[in-house]
Amino acid sequence: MADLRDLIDRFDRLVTVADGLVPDDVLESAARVGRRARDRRGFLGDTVVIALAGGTGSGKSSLINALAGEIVAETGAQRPTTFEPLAWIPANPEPGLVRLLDSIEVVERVGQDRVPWLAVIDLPDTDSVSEENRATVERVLPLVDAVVWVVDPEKYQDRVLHERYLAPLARHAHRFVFVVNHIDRVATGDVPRLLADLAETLGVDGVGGAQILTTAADPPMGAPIGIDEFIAAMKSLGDAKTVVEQGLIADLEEAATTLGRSAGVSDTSGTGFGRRWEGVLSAASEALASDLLGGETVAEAGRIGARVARLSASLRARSAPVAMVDVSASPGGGARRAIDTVDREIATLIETVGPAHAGPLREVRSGVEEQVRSAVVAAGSSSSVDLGSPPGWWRTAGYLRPIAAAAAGGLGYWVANLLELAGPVPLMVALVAGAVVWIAIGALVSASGRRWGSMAVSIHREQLAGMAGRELDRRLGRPLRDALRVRASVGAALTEFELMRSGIAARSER
Ligand SMILES: Nc1nc2c(ncn2[C@@H]2O[C@H](COP(=O)(O)OP(=O)(O)O)[C@@H](O)[C@H]2O)c(=O)[nH]1
Ligand SMILES: [Mg+2]
Repeated sequence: MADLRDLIDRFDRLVTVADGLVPDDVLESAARVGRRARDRRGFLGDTVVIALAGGTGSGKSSLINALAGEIVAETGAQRPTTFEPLAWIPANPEPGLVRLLDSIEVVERVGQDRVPWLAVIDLPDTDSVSEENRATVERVLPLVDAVVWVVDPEKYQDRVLHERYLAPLARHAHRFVFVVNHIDRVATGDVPRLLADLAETLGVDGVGGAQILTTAADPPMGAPIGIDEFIAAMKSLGDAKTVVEQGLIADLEEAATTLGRSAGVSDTSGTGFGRRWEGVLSAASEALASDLLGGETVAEAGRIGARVARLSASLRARSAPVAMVDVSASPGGGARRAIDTVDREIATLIETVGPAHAGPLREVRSGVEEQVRSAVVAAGSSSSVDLGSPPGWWRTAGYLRPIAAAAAGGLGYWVANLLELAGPVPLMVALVAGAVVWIAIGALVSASGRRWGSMAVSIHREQLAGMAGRELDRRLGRPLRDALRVRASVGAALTEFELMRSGIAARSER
C-alpha cells in the first residue's frame, strides 16, 4: 500500500485545484472525505505503531527486549535512570514511519525483521510529575495506533499514573492497551483479583473496557511469559486498522473520481493509464515468471521432492539430504508475451494522447524489448531454490514402514488361519498384505515429497513474479508516468499560453 498520508496530500491538492471548476456541493463533499481521512487517528500506513508508556521499572525496555529476543534496550538492571527514547521498528520502515519518528525526535532506532509489521516506541517514563512527559504522550497519541500502558503489579494503582495521565487522556481510551508486567511475581491465584481491581480503577478513570494483558518480560528465571499473546493482540489491532484504511482509500478514490468527472477529466492524466498499468504489470510479470521458472522446473522440483522424501524415509539415510532446485532464466515465450503486453499498452496511450504529443512515449516504446529482457535478468539473478528442511514425519514413516508391513503380514496370516484356508494360502495372504502396506507407505511419502517440492518452487515463483513486476515498473512504468506528467504540464502551460494569447489578441483588436 502506498503511504496513506501522501495519498491524502495528493487528494487535498486535487480538491484545491478543482475549486471553482466543480459545483460547490461536489467540492465540499470531497473536502469532507479528505478531512475525515486526515482526522483519522492512528498511524497512517501499513505498520502497526505502538508507544509504550508507564512508570520507571515497569518493564517497557524489557518488553522491547522480549519482543526482539535479544537486548536492544537497556533495562533498569543495566542503567537505572537515564532515558534515551528508542524505537524498535521494521528494518525496512515505510517513509511515513520515518517521518513520524523524526517528528517526535526519536533518534535511536533499532531495525528488526522479527515482527516485520510492528513498530514499538519507548516513551519517557510517566512517574515524573512533569507536565512535559504528559505532553509527549499527548502529542504522540494521535499519531500511533495504540498506547500500551505497562504497569507493575505493585504500582498499578499509582496516583500519578491515574490522575495525571489516564483520567485526563480518557478520551483516547479506545486506543489504550494495558499490560500488567512482572506477572511472575504474582501468585497465579491472585491474578484474576488483581486484573479486576485494575479494571475497576480504570473504569473510574473513564478508560473502562480497555484490553488488559499480562506479561513477564524479564523474569529472573525461564523465558518471558505472555509475549506471543501480546503480539497476537497487536496483530488483531492491525487487522482492524487495515479494514479501516481500505475503506478510507476506497472513499478517497471514489471522491476523486467524482471530482474529476465533475471537472470534465477522467483521471489525473486523462488517459486512465494508472489503473490499466496494474493489470499490464501483473500480466507481464506472470509471463516473465514463466520464463524464469516454468512448468518443467515445478515438475522437476516435484521429482526432487519425491526423491528427498524417499531418501529421508529410507533407513540408510543418516541425515536429511539437501534439496536444491536449479532455476535457469531462459528468456523465451514469456518475455515475448510480456513485451507484447507492454507494447500494446503504450500503443493505446499514444493513440489516446494523439501522435503530436507522443514523442516521449514513443521513446519509451522503442526501449521496451531491451528493458523487459533486462528485467528478466535482474529478477532471475538467484539461480537455485533451497526446498528447505524436510518434514520430520518422513523419517518416522521410514522406521514405521517395515514394522507396519510386518504387522499387516502377521494380521493377514492370522485372519487366513482363522478362516481355515489351507496349504500355502495363509502365507500368500500374509505376503500380499505386507506388500500392500509397504507400497502404500512408500507412495504416501513420495506423494508428500512431490507436493513439498513443487510448493516450495511455486512460492519462489511468486516471489520472482513480484520481483519482475517491480523491475518492470521501475524500468517502464516510471518513464511512462514521467512522460505523461510532462504532457500534463505541457497541457497546462499550453492553456496558459492560449489564454494569454487570446487576451493579447483581444487587446489589439480594441
Ligand atoms: N521479575 C521480573 N522482573 C522484570 C520483569 N520485567 C522487567 N523486570 C526487571 O525490572 C527492571 C526494570 O525493567 P525495565 O525494562 O528497565 O523497565 P522500564 O523502566 O519500564 O524500561 C529490570 O531490572 C528488569 O530486569 C518481569 O516480568 N519480571
Ligand atoms: Mg526503560
